Amino acid sequence: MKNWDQFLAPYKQAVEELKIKLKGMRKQFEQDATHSPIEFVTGRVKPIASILDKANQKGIPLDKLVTEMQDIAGLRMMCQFVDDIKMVVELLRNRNDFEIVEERDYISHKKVSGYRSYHVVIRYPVQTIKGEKKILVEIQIRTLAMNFWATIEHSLNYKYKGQFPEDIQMRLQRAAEAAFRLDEEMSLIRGEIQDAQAFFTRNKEHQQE
Ligand code: 0O2
Repeated sequence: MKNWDQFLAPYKQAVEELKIKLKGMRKQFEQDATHSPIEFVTGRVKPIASILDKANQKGIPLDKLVTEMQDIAGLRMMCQFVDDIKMVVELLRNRNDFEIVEERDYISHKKVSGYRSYHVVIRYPVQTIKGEKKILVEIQIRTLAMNFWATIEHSLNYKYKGQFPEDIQMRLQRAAEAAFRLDEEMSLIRGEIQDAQAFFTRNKEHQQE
């Protein structure tokens, strides 16, 4: 019987710390009055039931979770445009408060499900009263459209346990294509959108003066 509270404590600490750090990056762009490639950041520690399910599915022994399960701690960074993702990844590569151990590009190589996202796995040092503990954390970087699709597909997956009825499967594929096209269209009018957003931000600042 695992002591889950004790095991998950550094993961919870890492998620809280990284949420502050990654949201801080967004704040710095705002202060610079330049377009922020980060729209919003979320984080979670995987629920125990999901850890057990995944360990079971992948044949990971519970005493190997620290090294074998990369997404017990997970952060998500949402971007407006596909090109922002590259910028965010570069910002992560340039940081020196963690080390990148793996990158998975499901944007250039989308999954069969239609899933698109860029995953960066980091080794993050957590300071505890018993010394430093390094844990793996998965950061998923995606556009708002990719996130919309993944969130819906994830809930449906929960309902159908991966065995989608044919019509739902087909609709999900079409929705994935639509999300891809939406990202493409938005990229084409990126300049216009950013001008409008800069105008809106300036006006808001005037109203606050
Ligand atoms: P959660 O916490 O419920 O989101 P695998 O789990 O085998 O697909 P692996 O090796 O763990 O893959 O790494 P991967 O694929 O880089 O990361 C897994 C996580 O990516 C998943 O976590 C999802 O968050 C996301 N993901 C990957 N494929 C899909 C997909 O087809 N649809 C959706 N909606 N999300 C996906 P979990 O384990 O599902 O946990």
